[in-house]
Amino acid sequence: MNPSRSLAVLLLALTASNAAAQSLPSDEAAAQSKASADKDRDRRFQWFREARFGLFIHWGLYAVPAGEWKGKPIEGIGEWIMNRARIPIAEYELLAKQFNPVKFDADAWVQMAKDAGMKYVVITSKHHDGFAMYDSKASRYDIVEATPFGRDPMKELAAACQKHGLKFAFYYSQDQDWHESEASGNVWDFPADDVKKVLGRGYFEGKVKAQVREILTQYGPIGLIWFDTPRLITKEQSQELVDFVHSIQPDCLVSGRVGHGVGDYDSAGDNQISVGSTERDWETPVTLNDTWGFKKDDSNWKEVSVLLRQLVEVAAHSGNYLLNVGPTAEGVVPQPSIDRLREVGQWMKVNGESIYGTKGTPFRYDASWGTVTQKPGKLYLHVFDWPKGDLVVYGLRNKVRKAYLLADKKPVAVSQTANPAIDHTAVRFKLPAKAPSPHASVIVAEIEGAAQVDNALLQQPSGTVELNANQGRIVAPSDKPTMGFDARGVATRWTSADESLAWEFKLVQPGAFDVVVVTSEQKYGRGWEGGHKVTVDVDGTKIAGTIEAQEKRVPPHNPYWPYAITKLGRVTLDKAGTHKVALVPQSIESAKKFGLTLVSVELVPANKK
Ligand code: H79
Repeated sequence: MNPSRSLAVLLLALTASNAAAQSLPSDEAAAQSKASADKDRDRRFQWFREARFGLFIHWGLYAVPAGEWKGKPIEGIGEWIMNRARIPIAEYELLAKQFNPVKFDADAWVQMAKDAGMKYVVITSKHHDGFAMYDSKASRYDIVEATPFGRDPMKELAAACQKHGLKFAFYYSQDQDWHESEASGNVWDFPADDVKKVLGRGYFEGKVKAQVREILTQYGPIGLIWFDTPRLITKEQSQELVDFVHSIQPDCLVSGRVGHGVGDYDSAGDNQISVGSTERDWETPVTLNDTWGFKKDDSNWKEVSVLLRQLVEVAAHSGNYLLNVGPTAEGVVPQPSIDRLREVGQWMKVNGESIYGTKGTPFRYDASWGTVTQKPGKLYLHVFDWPKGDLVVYGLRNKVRKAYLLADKKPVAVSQTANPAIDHTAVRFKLPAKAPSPHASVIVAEIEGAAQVDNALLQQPSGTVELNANQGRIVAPSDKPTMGFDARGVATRWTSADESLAWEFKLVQPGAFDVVVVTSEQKYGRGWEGGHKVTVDVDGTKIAGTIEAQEKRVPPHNPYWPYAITKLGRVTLDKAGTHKVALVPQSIESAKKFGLTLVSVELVPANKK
């Protein structure tokens, strides 16, 4: 904008009514201000996008009972023990007297994160129990004043992160605070949340803002603040908190869980590997076992293969993976956590280039063999299931200049073919017999120009056609359908038989296919509905049946959401090219409100076991 014009705009804006002023900025000015906002966002997010992998630490008084109260194991996540066991504040407070983590070693924790390949550390400054794990003047309920330990571990962690070159960041529970009458969550000492209705001003000003100021002023630059569980907070309060954080540290990122969509970046659900957006920065928090805060009897540790698969899949959708440890009340990270992080680190040492600073896959879907990350001129093919013969990739339009294994730089021979009749391309990579990694092996494909891919949904090289729910077109009587998709891409609120999903896909290898409907149980297998009568329509051939759980499958990347599988029947598709599939319900069972939780419709080659 030239100076005289901007002056005119300013004068007009000052004199005109609001409505008139709003219509004033020219398209050009709007584009300019958007470009400069984008640039500033790119600058603030540079470290976050480069990092891709961080350490979450849940550490607090709950590590003392460690999942057991008055001799009884308490179900659920460890840091929720006060809530789950309905422990009165006065009793829970006494735990502070027992909290003396003499083995705490900030340098060792940060070294562990660094060796795992992590680039930032997020630790609980205050969890839902309301106890400040740092030196707080705004509350006396804090580690320095209330425990025999008497030290501020956050000072030591901030210094260790500084020393090792990791970003330091805080979790802060802004809404639930079971120690405060004006906050949400404590319904055993105080009235229920639906009676309280609002987050009290006294709490919001006197504790939340006062403590957020402390954590943003006492520990140097803070990479991000991880707010959580917005419940009573209003949109105005969420915005006020975001602005407050930025007024103190303008570059500090604010997690989406501050509430009402006003945070700087999005957060997937706990332990949820989302199919992600490549539009907005996002992050997913994951537990190494089933708990966040230490629980002595939780030994359900995830395998390294699962962790790496999750890390890769999150990066392949342009997100960050925040992996949690829950240290003991002595200040020790459980050995099984240390062991897993070490192994992840060994993989990252070899394959980090395919994670740090990468962008998500250019493809519309993940392949049956794995998934893809990219940097300018390079595709990183992450192979989870090492093929017996060649690795075949469908739908890449670029010329592949050369390819090699990331692990040892050994060249991989490439051949490319095209089938103009169906506008199809395939790339073949001649792989060695043995996978470089038992977890995920990375092939680097150097390509000419920006990645170009076929936008059609494609049959997989394995022969399977996977039509994911969120890639379907909703066909509904209203332009505001009831059904939608959750962060995993799974259909939710599909309770109306008037709504259906339709896909088009490209078939490469004709043949006979089993029609399989994959649905998802609720988290931790907490419920599922079947009995829906549906028809799968394939090019006009109708296969009808009832959705039931004939078989179960635990998806490796989202182990908390098991799948239930129904084989409906068989179809033959004898021509390559475009085909149409629709899933049309005749009736949907929804007494439990779950309805038809569709993951995908699959066409599986009939001869394949
Ligand atoms: O900090 C970790 C959790 O404590 C926090 N978010 C992560 C990062 C969190 N707060 N709320 N929730 C997660 C969801 C709560 C789920 C619950 Fe339950 C279901 C609460 C009661 C039933 C799980 C099972 C917790 C207690 C029992």
